[in-house]
Amino acid sequence: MNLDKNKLKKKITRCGYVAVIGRPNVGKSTLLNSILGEKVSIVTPKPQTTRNRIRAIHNLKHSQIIFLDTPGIHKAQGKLGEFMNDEALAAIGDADVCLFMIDLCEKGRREGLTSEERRIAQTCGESGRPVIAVVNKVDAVADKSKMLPLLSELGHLPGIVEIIPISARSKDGVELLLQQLAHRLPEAPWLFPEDMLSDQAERFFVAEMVREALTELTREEVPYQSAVVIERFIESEQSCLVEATIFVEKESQKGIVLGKGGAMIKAIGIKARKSAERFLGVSVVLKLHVSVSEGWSKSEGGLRQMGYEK
Ligand SMILES: Nc1nc2c(ncn2[C@@H]2O[C@H](COP(=O)(O)OP(=O)(O)OP(=O)(O)O)[C@@H](O)[C@H]2O)c(=O)[nH]1
Ligand SMILES: [Mg+2]
Repeated sequence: MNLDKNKLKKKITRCGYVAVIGRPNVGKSTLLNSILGEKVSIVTPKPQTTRNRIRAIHNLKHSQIIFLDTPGIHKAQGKLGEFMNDEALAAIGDADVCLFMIDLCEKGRREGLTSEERRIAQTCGESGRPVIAVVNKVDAVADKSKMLPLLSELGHLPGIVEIIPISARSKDGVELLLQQLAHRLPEAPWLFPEDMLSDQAERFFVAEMVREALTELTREEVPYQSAVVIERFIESEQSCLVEATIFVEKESQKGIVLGKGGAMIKAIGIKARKSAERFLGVSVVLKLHVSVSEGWSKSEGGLRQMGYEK
């Protein structure tokens, strides 16, 4: 019998979860979008954009990396803030590898890590997972010597197995990061089919796109006290009809979201529809309503109403 040994040799595949952890606004969601080449996680210049764990799947030749994007860990105010921090911490528990992200542009960077960052690094380290420290936004800093105290401090922290400077925006260092992540995943068969981007439903992403547009176009407390609930989602081959309600906490906020003569809600709708069309690849009809749910972000019941459930 003529056996081809190479053909019989089983291909080793790797598969596992990577929790992307850090303070708000450091660029966690930007990194995932940049790796996947698709907008799977909304991004705004404002902190606390991401509110729950978002699963995004990226395949290399032999490895499947399931990323968990998480809310930035912050000093929580109210039930929503607590929920967000819990989501981030739970992701560490679910992960095989922890990606701890820091923003190089953070104020006082010459002194190294901030106390909040140190606490997050400690939590990641104590989880027992290998921690890859990622210093993001290197594109925005001309004087790279700013990084030195930070790199030296990171190098002495327990659990950190690698430090990689990157730019999520320009993709500098991202390839190296992917190789390092893949190499630390357990040997296992792939959990998801090759062409799958996420196991979350399309309607979730569309709700997020409405929230992204709203966060970008409104100010002060409005983005933080708004939530989007999809009421209807009807898909056909060429189009998608979506009806959604934006919930705010007060009548005055409803007025802001509607805008003068409905101008604001119209602008939010146009922006969100364009994002949804890019994502779904079909034309989208988006109908938006605004409703008040008094103090929803401060109660368990309010969070459940908006779909923020563990
Ligand atoms: N210059 C520069 N800006 C970046 C980079 N990555 C992200 N940003 C910007 O940083 C801001 C925050 O990005 P996000 O991806 O929303 O940050 P996040 O960590 O997911 O934030 P939260 O969801 O609030 O925790 C946005 O304005 C991004 O465009 C980068 O590599 N370089
Ligand atoms: Mg985010």
